[in-house]
Amino acid sequence: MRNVHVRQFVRAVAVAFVALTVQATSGAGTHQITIQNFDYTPFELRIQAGDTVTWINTDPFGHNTVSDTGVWASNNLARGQSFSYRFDTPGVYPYYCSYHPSMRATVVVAAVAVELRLFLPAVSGPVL
Ligand SMILES: [Cu+2]
Repeated sequence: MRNVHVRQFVRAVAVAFVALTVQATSGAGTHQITIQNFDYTPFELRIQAGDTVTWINTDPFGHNTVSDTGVWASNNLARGQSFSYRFDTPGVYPYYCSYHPSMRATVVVAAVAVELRLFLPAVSGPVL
């Protein structure tokens, strides 16, 4: 009787071990920053590594987006024009408009979250 229980337990653990999977919840996302009234909206955008950000200018004036640390620099964006950049490295990225230096904002890039899932199959009936 005791042996049966032990065998059952060992088998359940073995099955659970085999079913252990690691799954990344990445799936590169896309985000938009609107340039309007001499402001970037949102002012602080939080994304995950691998995500792409697109700035779109809706003002009737030219603007651009330039990283403080030289990571990216767009050309002039006339009304309706956009610029995209993919952030692969976690960090804090302040940027500004070189025409209007008071226009400032930040993109915050977090590391990709990894989700660990443990599947425990139900053990029903005699396992022999
Ligand atoms: Cu500007």
